[in-house]
Amino acid sequence: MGEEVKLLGLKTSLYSCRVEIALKLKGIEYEFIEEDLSNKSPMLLRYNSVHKKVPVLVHNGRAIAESLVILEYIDETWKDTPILPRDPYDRAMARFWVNFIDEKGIKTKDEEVIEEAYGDLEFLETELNDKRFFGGESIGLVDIASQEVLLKMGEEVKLLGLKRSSYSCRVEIALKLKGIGYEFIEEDLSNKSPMLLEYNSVHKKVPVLVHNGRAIAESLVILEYIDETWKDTPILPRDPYDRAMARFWVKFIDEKACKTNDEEAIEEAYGDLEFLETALNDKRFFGGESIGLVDIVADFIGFWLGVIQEVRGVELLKREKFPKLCGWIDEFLGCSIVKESLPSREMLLAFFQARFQAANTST
Ligand SMILES: N[C@@H](CCC(=O)N[C@@H](CS)C(=O)NCC(=O)O)C(=O)O
Repeated sequence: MGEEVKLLGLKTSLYSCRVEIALKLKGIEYEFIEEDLSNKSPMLLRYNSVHKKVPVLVHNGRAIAESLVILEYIDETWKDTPILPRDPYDRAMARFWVNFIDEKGIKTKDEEVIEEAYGDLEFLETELNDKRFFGGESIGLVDIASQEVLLKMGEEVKLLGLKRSSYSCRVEIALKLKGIGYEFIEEDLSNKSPMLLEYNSVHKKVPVLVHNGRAIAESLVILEYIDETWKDTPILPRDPYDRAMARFWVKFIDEKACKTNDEEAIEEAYGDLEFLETALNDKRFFGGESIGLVDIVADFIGFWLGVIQEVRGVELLKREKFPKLCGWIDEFLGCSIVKESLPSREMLLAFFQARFQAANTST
């Protein structure tokens, strides 16, 4: 009656899941609005202008952000089936463990803190004692906050990569788009790790994705694996013909456009970019309204090419000549997931400058 509850969330997000569990426990009806993190809705940007993150609960037009804040709000607003105990001391204890899990447990994906995480899990083991749930006989706030620790323990995603590599970056964009937590392991190509040599013994190249101990190499193979494993926020269209078209352009970009860093192929690359200009047509992204497989694979054109042009002092991608591609680059670089995944421009500039100088002095 006069109650309007909306949840801006992401099905793959553990934070968003916390709120869903609490609303369901309380029997509150709500409308779930799936966000596309590559193209955040004006509603999300307005309602959580500070963090621009999901989840955001909108109750009768008023927005609340941050999952733990939302959980407390839900418990105070709908008092049936409480998730926090009554007693102030017990409430304080529950909040203590919730903060502990939020600050610590979540870091189980980070290699350096895996040892530390082990100790943290031991604390949780002790706190559980002989109770059925952290909350006692029924699920409480601590249990709701902990589901992510348990889920993460079941899912181990590692990426052997290289920050300056556009191939490796493709995989990071896809994982971030899907909201998958992963551990990034930077490889030193002058001294490849035994893990890389074992996991990609055929090519000995990054990126390699290691999912629950099984390794997958080759960026395009990895991207398809990610899309088939984590189905939310698809990066390939559903329709077989549209999928074929996307794969056609992916292959084209992988074989042709990435060669624009090769001096001799620069003329040829010009013609290839013209094909892409036509393929974009009037779409915002190659994938349509949101980023898809073709856009991800074209990250080289979106970011690396600009840096290489600057180092070489050539301008291949002139706005007058390629207005659509240049517009696409603006959209691509404006996307927050892409921004978070790209290496620093200064680092890339320094790398290509050094490479360019070394090539010039040796000739
Ligand atoms: N076709 C591969 C290309 C990957 C690739 O070329 N990776 C480079 C880094 S940008 C690499 O690991 N090079 C190591 C080497 O060549 O020894 C893919 O799509 O993953």
